[in-house]
Amino acid sequence: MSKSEQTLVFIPTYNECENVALLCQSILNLGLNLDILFVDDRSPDGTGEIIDNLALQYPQVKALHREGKLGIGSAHYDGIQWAYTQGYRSLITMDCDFTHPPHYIHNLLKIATECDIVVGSRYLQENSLSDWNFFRKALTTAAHLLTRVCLKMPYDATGAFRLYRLDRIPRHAFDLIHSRGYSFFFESLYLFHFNHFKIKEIPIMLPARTYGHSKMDLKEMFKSIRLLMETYSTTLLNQERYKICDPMSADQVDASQKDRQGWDEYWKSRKSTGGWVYDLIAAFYRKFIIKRTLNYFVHQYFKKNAEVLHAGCGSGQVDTDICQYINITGMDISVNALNFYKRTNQGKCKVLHGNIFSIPLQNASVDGIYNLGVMEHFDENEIRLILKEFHRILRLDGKMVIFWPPEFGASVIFLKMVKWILENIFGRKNVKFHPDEITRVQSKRHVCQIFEETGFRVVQYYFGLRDFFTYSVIAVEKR
Ligand SMILES: Nc1nc2c(ncn2[C@@H]2O[C@H](COP(=O)(O)OP(=O)(O)O)[C@@H](O)[C@H]2O)c(=O)[nH]1
Ligand SMILES: [Mg+2]
Repeated sequence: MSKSEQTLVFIPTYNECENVALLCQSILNLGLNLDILFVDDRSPDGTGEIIDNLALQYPQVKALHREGKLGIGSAHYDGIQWAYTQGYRSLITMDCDFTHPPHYIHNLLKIATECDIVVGSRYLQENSLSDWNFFRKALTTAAHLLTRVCLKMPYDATGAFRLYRLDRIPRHAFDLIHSRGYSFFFESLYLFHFNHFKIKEIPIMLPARTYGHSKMDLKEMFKSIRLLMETYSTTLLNQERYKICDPMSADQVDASQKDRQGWDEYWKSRKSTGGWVYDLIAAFYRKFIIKRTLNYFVHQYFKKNAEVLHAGCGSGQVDTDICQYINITGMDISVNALNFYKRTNQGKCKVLHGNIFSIPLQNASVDGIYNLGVMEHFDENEIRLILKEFHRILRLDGKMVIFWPPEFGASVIFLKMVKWILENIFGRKNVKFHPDEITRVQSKRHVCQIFEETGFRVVQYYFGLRDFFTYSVIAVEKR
């Protein structure tokens, strides 16, 4: 049977020396032609050697070793990546402690023909947890309740006994999961639920562990609660983060372009530089304040269906309204930003990987250009070069709207304050929310002069209440 028709069973192990050989044997005894992958994190109790011996004994068994205890979610992530690389059609994931009885694998496989993900559920049947102590029952029930209420998922979202149809789930989807601990389970299920994958459940009875002890501890519990809060707030304000969309293909990426300012790091889908609270505030700001201001200026200066370049597009969260009005091409130097942009705008805008100093577009080929928070990251000489490049690709009488923060803009002052508080009160070192801002607007005269010198006529300079004094908005026309 070729790998593309086969199922892999993945089992993470940490100190499971009493269980691992028995479990391996009982899975092989099912006679289902399954391969088994163990991922061990250097268990001090010698589990690693046992799985190596199993791998020598049975060709269907593989053993991977990692350098230390990196977390259960991280082990699942690595197991999933390995399964994709090997080309398996389906992946079953389960714990090593017999709390996921192997005989349920029959049911998982049966239901998998009808859906993308099968989840073993402890809540479809009375007394599924009858062997468990009060504390574990309470913990599991609370977690279930929280994921139901906050993430609005009906499933048993915190268990690891699952089947994924890898042939129906794109590999890159798993890169959108931030958690590497126990919260991996509800976060991954939320991701698939949110993206309308077909999820089915089978009832399971969960016996208690007989050997060894659980690795779920208070620290892991608090981490999970934090990630639940993070996921919940992201679902309210920054859902784009969880939208699955094909990433930029190799022929869309210009490999010769180097991102020297660190934007790829800033737009990474896992863990941003400023943390999730910064991401949330930034998303709130973009969506509710900046987007509305941009909508206003775009309608004022660009005609319906105009071809417009968003030069330095970032996540594109501000483009979600105007993409109905103008034809946008989002350009960025960061491939991560463009992937985020694609997720946000789901095919409604074109994307272009390029450098703002040599834009891969022909002379006089666009009706308009705009950007927000881009110019301040360059020095004045570079800004002149950028404006000349904009001048080149813009049609005669084409318009441009530039959002450029002034030295005393609201967001500049706010971030300076937060940085001061984090560094001086919380003792954090070198807090940095985004790549450096080198050239902020000093005065209206200061920027108007730069535009006039590079071949533009300033039509409007705005700094005001519309965006709560965040940006100087400069609208210009090609002379
Ligand atoms: N590789 C690896 N496996 C882990 C880690 N933490 C837990 N496991 C394994 O994940 C499975 C579930 O862990 P367990 O302690 O039973 O968690 P519980 O079921 O929530 O009590 C078991 O097979 C553990 O050996 C880890 O950090 N790395
Ligand atoms: Mg367990």
